[in-house]
Amino acid sequence: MKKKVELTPEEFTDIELETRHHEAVGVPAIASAVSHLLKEMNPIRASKVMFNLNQKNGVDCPGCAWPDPDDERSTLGEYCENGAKAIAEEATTRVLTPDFFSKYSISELGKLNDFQIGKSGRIGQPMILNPGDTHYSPISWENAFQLIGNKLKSIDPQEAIFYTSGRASNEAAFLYQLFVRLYGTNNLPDCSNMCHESSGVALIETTGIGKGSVTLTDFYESEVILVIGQNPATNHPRMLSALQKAKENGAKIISINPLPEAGLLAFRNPQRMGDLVGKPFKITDIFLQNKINSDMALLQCIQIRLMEEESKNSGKVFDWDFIREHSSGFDEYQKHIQSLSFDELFAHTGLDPALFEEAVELLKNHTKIIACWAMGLTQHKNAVGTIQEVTNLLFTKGAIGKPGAGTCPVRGHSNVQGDRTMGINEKPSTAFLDHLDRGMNMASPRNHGYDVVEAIEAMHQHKAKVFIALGGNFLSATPDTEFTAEALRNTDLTVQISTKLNRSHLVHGKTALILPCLGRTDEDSRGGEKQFLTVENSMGIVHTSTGKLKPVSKNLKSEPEIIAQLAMATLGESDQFPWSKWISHYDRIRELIEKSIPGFENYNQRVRQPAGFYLPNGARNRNFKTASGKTLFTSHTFEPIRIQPNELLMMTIRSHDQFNTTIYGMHDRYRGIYNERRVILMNSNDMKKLGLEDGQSVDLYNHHGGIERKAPHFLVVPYSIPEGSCATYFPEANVLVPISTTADRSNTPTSKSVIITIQPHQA
Ligand SMILES: Nc1nc2c(c(=O)[nH]1)N[C@H]1C(S)=C(S)[C@@H](COP(=O)(O)OP(=O)(O)OC[C@H]3O[C@@H](n4cnc5c(=O)[nH]c(N)nc54)[C@H](O)[C@@H]3O)O[C@H]1N2
Ligand SMILES: Nc1nc2c(c(=O)[nH]1)N[C@H]1C(S)=C(S)[C@@H](COP(=O)(O)OP(=O)(O)OC[C@H]3O[C@@H](n4cnc5c(=O)[nH]c(N)nc54)[C@H](O)[C@@H]3O)O[C@H]1N2
Ligand SMILES: [Mo]
Repeated sequence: MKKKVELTPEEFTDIELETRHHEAVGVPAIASAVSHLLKEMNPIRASKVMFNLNQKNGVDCPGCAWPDPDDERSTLGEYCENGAKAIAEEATTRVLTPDFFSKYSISELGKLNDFQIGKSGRIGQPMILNPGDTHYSPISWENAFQLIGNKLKSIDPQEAIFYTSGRASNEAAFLYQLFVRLYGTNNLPDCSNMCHESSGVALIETTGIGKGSVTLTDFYESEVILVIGQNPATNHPRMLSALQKAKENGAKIISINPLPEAGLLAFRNPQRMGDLVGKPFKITDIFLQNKINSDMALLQCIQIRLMEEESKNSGKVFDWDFIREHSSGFDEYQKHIQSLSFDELFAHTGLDPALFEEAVELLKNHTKIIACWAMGLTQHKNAVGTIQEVTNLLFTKGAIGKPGAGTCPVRGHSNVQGDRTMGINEKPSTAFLDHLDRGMNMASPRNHGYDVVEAIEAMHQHKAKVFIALGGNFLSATPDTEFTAEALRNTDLTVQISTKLNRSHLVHGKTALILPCLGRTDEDSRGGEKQFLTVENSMGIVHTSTGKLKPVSKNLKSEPEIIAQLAMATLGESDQFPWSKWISHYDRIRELIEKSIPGFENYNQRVRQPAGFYLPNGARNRNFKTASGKTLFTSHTFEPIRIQPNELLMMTIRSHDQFNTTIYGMHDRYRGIYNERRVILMNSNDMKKLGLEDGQSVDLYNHHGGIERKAPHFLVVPYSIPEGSCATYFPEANVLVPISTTADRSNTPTSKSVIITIQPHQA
């Protein structure tokens, strides 16, 4: 049978296992970073990027969105192993020339695994795949823009989809949404739809802002920090330094996770010599190893217990001043919680009652509480409700809008939050569009556009004909890989604005284009003047990022320029919309942002301050921008996912050596798994029950909606994970995530609760 290029090859890569780690970072992390950098570039270029990373006036790390400390930054950049890997991946000096594309056909490229595809290098010039072609061939920028402009002009704007990944700068994102809305659609799906959309939906309703409320300083003042469904040692390593400092100031940390993630347990700070030897620093005080998707039940159990304690010690547990002055809906919520059965709910969590009580005790006795969470909460059917149980907990404790307390959804991509602020949103608020229309003197389309899942369905049904991606890897990041591949193949034209090759370049519309762009680390000059771009981190600080490296090819364009050229080819230029003037200096784009988006007053001036500036955040000051001006308590009913005896609930997670679909390496060091990604982590009792052996090769299935989805050839690895739960890596397992199971209200694919069955591998 012909191999499908949309699927990762099923060959094994020679697994090696060791016991899982009980601590993160330390010397092995430094060694790993250096080795990744030196594989991609010479030592001079490597040290240039490392000394610039997350420095004031340096380059913002293209990895995660964790903020940099306002003051003391280490001279070696804000060091982080995975930041170094992200930089190595982008700043590589390997470059793909037309020879590469004439040598490898699409189907040959499909045989490479994602690690090999990524390692091939940076794309060096625009490429086209004409209908029926087997190989990409070069095309001039001019012809590429003309082809896209002509196609867009020939269709209804609702038939075009404009995806964004979360690395685009504020300037690129603003121009992109401006172009798309002037063209006539809100079809602006983005990676957020698969990521923190559930957080945004939950928070805007209960706190009046779709972002978190805390700053880094709050961490240092807090008494209790909850880390729920998040793996910081791998995905936000610099967060560990903040947790360390918080603990040194007396905070206690409760981690809630089906896996005993190494960095949650203990940490050796690479910036402190003393930490590298001797005992590692203990991070977690109470580790609650709950079953997948039991968090709502767990949070409700906590509230039942706190309510009991409050009725015994009136005024000692809850913050009645906050509840009275700053919240609404408490009475109804209280009645709801009192109607629930503790025992029934607790049984779903799989937790040890004594440990649970210790957590309750901590929460009972403290009020400066921060709740952090990431994909372990957002990618479930009940994600929005679960996150609102988090806010319920904070509200009863008055733990928001005061020092040391609040919400902290930890963002993924380095500028995913900024992209949203700039209007990358398929369902923009009326207020946003009103401001934009006033600022730009235009009339935005008002009907909602497609989110990621709706975009896939629209392409599948031939309702959408053009797919344009500003970064990302749509095919591999989205659910139901084979369905999504069919959807993309149904289109007339796919356009990928990319730095590096990925599987989305191999699964395409009738015609496909690759437009290679500058990355974060690349130097960008306009009219002889060096430019910087701006980004917003997870805590709402807007700051600059300046690329300093010589681009690997002269044939790359910056994202703002590519977008402006697309706009000119589609809409033309006028005095009102002078695209070429706007990209002559990025200050011009920031002037447009200042005119159109509240919070960006004196943008060009304020962003030049060394650490940037904070955007307004009502929740931070108890100025809740909800309809009532108060926070909102909400009531939810926990509906457990019912699984049959032969089924397991699977989460798809990240290894230590990847950034989403970009595979930096084949290891998952902290979990003790080396040189293999096709693994399924299982509880040994489940293995016994299903008659499976350590190291056995198996096939994984999902049958949602009566459709068989199969991920062949995975190795069984016994692991510390609750019974009934199991884990695989994203994107290898995305083929199993049904497109038709999404989170209520946020429509986020349920990548952390996939029902699967397992069979011994059949060749
Ligand atoms: N190096 C690196 N950094 C990254 C990324 C990367 O891929 N690599 N990706 C970036 C992006 S876009 C994002 S969104 C973030 C992702 O950051 P994370 O959300 O930390 O990433 P995941 O690997 O998806 O891990 C989710 C964690 O949730 C746990 N979990 C899964 N299901 C449940 C559940 O039902 N309940 C609870 N309590 N926990 C659960 C898993 O065991 C795991 O520890 O990281 C960002 N930073
Ligand atoms: N099963 C499962 N699926 C998931 C998840 C999960 O946990 N489980 N997580 C989801 C989450 S949280 C997210 S955020 C999405 C991520 O979805 P995406 O953001 O679409 O995917 P990435 O893998 O981050 O995109 C990587 C590609 O972006 C391009 N790129 C990198 N840097 C730049 C740049 O500066 N400019 C441009 N133009 N292109 C660039 C490169 O070509 C690279 O191959 O995946 C989601 N999918
Ligand atoms: Mo994400």
